[in-house]
Amino acid sequence: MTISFPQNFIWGVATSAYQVEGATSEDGRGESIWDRFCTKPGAISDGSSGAVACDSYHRYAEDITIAQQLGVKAYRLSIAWPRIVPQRDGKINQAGIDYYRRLLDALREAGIAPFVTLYHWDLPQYLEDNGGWSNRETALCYADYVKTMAEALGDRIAVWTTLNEPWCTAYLGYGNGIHAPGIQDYGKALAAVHHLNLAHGLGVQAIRSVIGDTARTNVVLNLATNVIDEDTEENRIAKHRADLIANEVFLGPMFEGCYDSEIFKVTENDSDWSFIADNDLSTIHQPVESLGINYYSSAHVRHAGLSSTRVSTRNPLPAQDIVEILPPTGELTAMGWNQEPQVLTAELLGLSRRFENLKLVVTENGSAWNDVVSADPAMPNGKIIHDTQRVNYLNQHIAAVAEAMDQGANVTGYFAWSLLDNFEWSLGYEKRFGIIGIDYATQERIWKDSALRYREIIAANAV
Ligand code: IFM
Repeated sequence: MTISFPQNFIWGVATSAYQVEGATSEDGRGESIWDRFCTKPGAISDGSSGAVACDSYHRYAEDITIAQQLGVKAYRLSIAWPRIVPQRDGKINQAGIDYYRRLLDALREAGIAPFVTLYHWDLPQYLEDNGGWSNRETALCYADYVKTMAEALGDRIAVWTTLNEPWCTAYLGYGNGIHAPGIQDYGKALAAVHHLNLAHGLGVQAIRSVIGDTARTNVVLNLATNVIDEDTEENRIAKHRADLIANEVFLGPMFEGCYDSEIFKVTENDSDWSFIADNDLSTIHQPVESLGINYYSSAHVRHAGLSSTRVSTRNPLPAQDIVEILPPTGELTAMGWNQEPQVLTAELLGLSRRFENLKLVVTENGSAWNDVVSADPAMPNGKIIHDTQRVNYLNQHIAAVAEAMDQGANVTGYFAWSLLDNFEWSLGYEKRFGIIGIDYATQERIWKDSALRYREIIAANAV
């Protein structure tokens, strides 16, 4: 069966600065928390860092050519804050701005719309030295940085994303510490949640103050898609708790202007939330054009029993101790994640019903597999990667988006994660999400079957 998409549906690919750029000490870039974190023994499973990554800082023209060959209408990238405001003195680094001008100009020439994320986890280290996201001051510095970007690049950016996955920044960065800056302090994680929310609101205000009310803004969330298999009262309580801590802490303030009071109650052992100042919630609750959704897999949860301690990578707060995440089933990706496209359909439908006039964009979706390079004289560099599993994942998830739209979900675009294999944070280069492969020894870009399939889907505007 073939399902068509609307003519104006946005097909895109996504990357982020620290994961692809490299050149971490070039042209006046300052240190980020990930540069520092990568030097910590054991922090990154293969001992690597983003110092070179895909070298896209130098090879962006080649990457844009590939994006053009894929036929995408949009490219989602992020700006490295430490390239723009490298030092504590707050001076703007013109070379950093110039780099992004060149990149955005190249996209414009290629006819590709830039969807630009202003914060995809690479906080300047000097801000972390002052408490990072656990300090309110960071949200204020973020607003200054965003205003600078709007003034410098306002005419070149199609859609502005304030934050990528604040869940990861707060809970993995400050809760269980598996991401930079590697802090394990639940109170700080909750303070980070609030200051990220505040940064989002201040960021939207800063963009609108420069560009006007027509500025196209959004935020990208990786909402937990918790599923219960047995519909019991206890399991519903567990799912509700997991949803509160992972999702409602962001959706409530950003889209409804309030925190559910139950959040304060279930986290009272870790924080009194006294970091919320008067008027913060009205600052956070700003009009945005869309909500970006990153979806990879679901989590099957059940009630763990009150005496258990079930704090895990995906449930990093003690307040989630009644939630047990069940082992994933079915064919798992190289990340150990399940594949449940129908949960993406349900997520999109649920959000569209809850936020009636809000557009949704699938800003990341993809899968990691253990790829093998084969010879193919017909391909540009004589090589190809036959990644059947990634092709299947792509087909099924795009079909799931179509299904959600068919049932009424207001979805306006889909971005494959990722254009390129890249630095997968604490898992280094071992996990490959690209639809284009990277040979890190030579920096060769190698096409995969998934890229060829994505090109077909885009050309047909159908799956
Ligand atoms: O690589 C990450 C990306 O930076 C944020 N979303 C999830 C991806 C895969 O783990």
